[in-house]
Formats: sequence, C-alpha cells, structure tokens
Amino acid sequence: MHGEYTLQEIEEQFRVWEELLYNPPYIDEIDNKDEVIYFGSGTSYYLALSLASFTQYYTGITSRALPSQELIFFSETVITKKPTLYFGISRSGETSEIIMAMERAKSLGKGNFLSITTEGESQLAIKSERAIVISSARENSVVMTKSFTSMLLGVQLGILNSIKSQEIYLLKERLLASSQEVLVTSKNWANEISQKDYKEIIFLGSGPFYGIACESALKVREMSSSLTSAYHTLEFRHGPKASLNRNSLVVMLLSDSAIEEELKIAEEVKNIGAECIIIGDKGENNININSNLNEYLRLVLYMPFAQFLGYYKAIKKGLDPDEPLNLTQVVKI
Ligand code: F1P
Repeated sequence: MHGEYTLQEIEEQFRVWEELLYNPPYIDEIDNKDEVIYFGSGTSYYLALSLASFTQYYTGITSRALPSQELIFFSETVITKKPTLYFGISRSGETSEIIMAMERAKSLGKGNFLSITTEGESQLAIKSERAIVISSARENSVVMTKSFTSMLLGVQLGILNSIKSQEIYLLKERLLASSQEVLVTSKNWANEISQKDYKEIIFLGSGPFYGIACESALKVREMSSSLTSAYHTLEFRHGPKASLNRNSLVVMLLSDSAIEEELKIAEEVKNIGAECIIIGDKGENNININSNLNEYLRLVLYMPFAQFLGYYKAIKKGLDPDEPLNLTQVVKI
C-alpha cells in the first residue's frame, strides 16, 4: 500500500517527543556566544528558521538560519571570528552541502560546532565537535515528518535545559496532553480538505511559525507534487495575494504576537472567495491546538496538519508519499 511508512511516521512522532521530554539534551555550548548560526538543507533548513527565532527569543543571542550552501559559497557573508555556535541540522548527516558547510565553518570560524541528526555514525556527526543523535526519529520514508518535529523539539529542549528555563516543565506538562487530540483533529481536517483540488496551497506564518509554514508547504509539495508556497503572514498583501481566487487554499498558522493582523488577513482571504483554514491555540479556529503553550513552545503541534494533507493528497492522486517524484532520501552533489 502506498505511503505506509509516511503514515506510520506521522502518527508515531509524539512517542519521540515523549522520549525527549523525559530525557532532554543539553546545549551548554550556547554559553558566552555572540551568535548562533543554524544551517541545513530543505526541511532541515526550515527547521533552522524556527530554531533561530526560538533561540534569540529565549537567550537574547543573535541567531540566524541559513541554507548550508551559503556557508560554502558565501562564507565571508556568514562566518566571522566572533565566538559563535555553529549548529548543523541533518536527518541523514550525509547531505553533501551540510558536510561541506560544517568543514568550512570549522576552518574559518571560531566557537563550537554542533549538529543534530538521527545517524550517530554519519559524516556530519563525525565531523562535528559534538552531535545530538535522535535514533528513534529515523525514517524509512524519503520525506521528513517525525524527524523534523523531533529534531526541532530536541534543540528547543536543549536550549531551555541549558539556560535553566522553568518553561521546560510547562512543555513537559502540556505538550503531550494536547498531542493526541491534535493528531486526530489534524488528520480528520486534512482528509476532508484533500478531497478538493486547489490550484495553489499557501501557508502563512509569522516569527517562529515562518519555518513551520515553509516546511508545511514543502511537505505538501514533496508528497503530492502540488504547487504550494509559504510567506511571512503580512507579506502576503505585498504581491502574492494577486494570484488568489476561489481555487486557492490558504492555511493560516496563528501566532500570539501578530494574531490580530493575522485574523484580518484571514478575513481578506475569505472575502476574495478563497478557502482559509486557521490553525491556532484557542478560539474560533478550524484546528485548535489547546496547548496553553506560548507561540514558541507549541510549534511542533502545527506540523501534523500539513503532513497528513500531503499524505492524503498524494494517495488521492495515486502517488506514493514514501517515494515522492524526483526526490531521494539523501541529496549528494
Ligand atoms: C534533508 C532532505 C530533505 C528533503 C528530502 C531529502 O536532508 O534534503 O530536506 O525533503 O527528504 O532530504 P538531511 O540533510 O536532513 O538528511
């Protein structure tokens, strides 16, 4: 049957979250740094985007996210002599760009060189000063689902653990309490929404949700070969809105900080006649997370909808989400 790995990996991801919550990593290398640079490719780069926002919010340290290629070909615009935490993100640890990027950072930069991966014997892990390895997040599917949310949560917990934030206890108490309900609601909504063909599917997210919006768009594109895009929420008015019509679907990922403006944009989308799905923590949303966690701590709970949507749209189109068209599990150049 098509997509059995992908479906299983989406549905079992909360088990890895539980493992991490009760045995969080540490990232003490964050101490005394002027900057943090997260880097990765594809899904792992989008993970870096959310982590950079999260890290600067909780530590106050300037944090950036870059595709690995930027450290290789434009090193002068990225690598400095300031004490920096360079943090490579890669499920496989074998993607060519990230190995080259880590080597570049180590040769030109100053500070510490960490990575997070599911493969402890990978080239990236070996070339890193230290690797956080989440073996239970390994996947058979080409697409990253539980590995994305697990590596995201793993680094979030590591940062909270190392700065001794009390919010790690909030996360422990509330994340799992809402995860089962979120998986069921997201799966049902995704199945329903997948029945309709849209000419475009647009994900909107602000702050730490922009990385989630990008990953959501990539998931649906990878699994079902659909045309998708992602924007910072208010950026949508500055041009991308021009293509909106009755055959468009907009998925709004509600934050806390920009919620009033985000809801206004959702209304504008509906007034044009496009479909709009709102994912938020509480209120009149299509999918309510009900986590009572702040916008930085509930990020992983926004992912299952797009993961299931990509899966159901692929199955409906007769595609195999485990083996997406034109993709390989590891990209070598
Ligand atoms: C990440 C990646 C994914 C892509 C596909 C192939 O590689 O490129 O972004 O969606 O699954 O792998 P990795 O460096 O995280 O292993």
